[in-house]
Amino acid sequence: YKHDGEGEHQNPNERTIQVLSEMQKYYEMIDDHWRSLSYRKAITILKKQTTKIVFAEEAVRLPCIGERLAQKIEEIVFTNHLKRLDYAKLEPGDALLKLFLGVYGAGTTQAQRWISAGHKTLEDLLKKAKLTENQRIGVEHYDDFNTRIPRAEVQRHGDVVIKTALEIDSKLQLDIMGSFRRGAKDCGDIDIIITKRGATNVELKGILDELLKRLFAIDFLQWTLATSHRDDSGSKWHGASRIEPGARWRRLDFLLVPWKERGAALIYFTGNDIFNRSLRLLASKKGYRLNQRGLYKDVMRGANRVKVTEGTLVEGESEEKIFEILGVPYRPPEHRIC
Ligand code: DCP
Ligand code: MG
Ligand code: MN
Repeated sequence: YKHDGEGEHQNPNERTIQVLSEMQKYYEMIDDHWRSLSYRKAITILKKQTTKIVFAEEAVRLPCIGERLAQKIEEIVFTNHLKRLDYAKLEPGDALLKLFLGVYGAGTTQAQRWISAGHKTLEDLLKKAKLTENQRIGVEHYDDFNTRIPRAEVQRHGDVVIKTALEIDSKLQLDIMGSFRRGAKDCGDIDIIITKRGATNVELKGILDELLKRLFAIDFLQWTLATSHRDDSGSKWHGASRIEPGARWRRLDFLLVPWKERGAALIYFTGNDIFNRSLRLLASKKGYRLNQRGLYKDVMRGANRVKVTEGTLVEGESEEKIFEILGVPYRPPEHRIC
């Protein structure tokens, strides 16, 4: 790793220390003394280091640095940034912005627009704002979509989907992905990958349509938020499901992938998002390109590194092989948390 523009007097962990200090100040501000203190300790330790701490595995071996902080250090090194800090900066001043950002599908622009229009509560949005159908669902199910789903319930949703899918075609392969595959105790949503040995895009599209039809018919699926198909690849569906009448609506995502892309899709859909970003960065440093369809080489790039050609597919089918080609030891899903 290059230490951009650093003189020898500077600590190789300068940037990491800078970002961690911002986080520490934030915790101090909200009177979270315990976290503030652990950040302070970590900063002290980092200041004493003479080499750059890049990976969580290195960081965790240092005194006073636990698993979570170690992962944050890796996140800073790979992304030059800390995701958690974005949320922190919204607190406590922008409570309203935060509230509106919690509406499914609403970004900063939309949230700002509602604020400018003078809306102050979710009820204001329902009564006074002109909402799209999806936004209305997002507001009506605000609590549902912002409540973590216990792991056991994720499993139950998965079981319904898997059972129904296998009734359509017993050769389908389904796995619950995302934070669930990483072993999380609770999840933000339910992510399911669907594939089948040798299946074509057209066949997969047909399977998705049939699956949706059946899952709506048994009153498990409640709403479609977004769906998309690629002629040269798989399909995506985002929506909401409910385990039984009266239960919370939960966010459910399907990803249908051709068998030859399965490995790359497994990596993508396992995440987490920061881990994906660092793996893609690593790939591009080694002259490859990694996306959710595969690992490519000889990608031609023009000015500003704009991609000109897709390049040659090196590997898409096997998760393990992609790690191997990139020269990184296979990381089990539970360790892909950044
Ligand atoms: N993903 C990604 N980049 C994004 C969004 C998603 O790489 N911008 C990948 C990594 C995620 C996976 O897709 O792990 C699933 O996306 P989710 O948003 O469902 O995230 P998680 O399942 O990891 O967490 P949560 O428990 O919040 O759903
Ligand atoms: Mg998820
Ligand atoms: Mn998801």
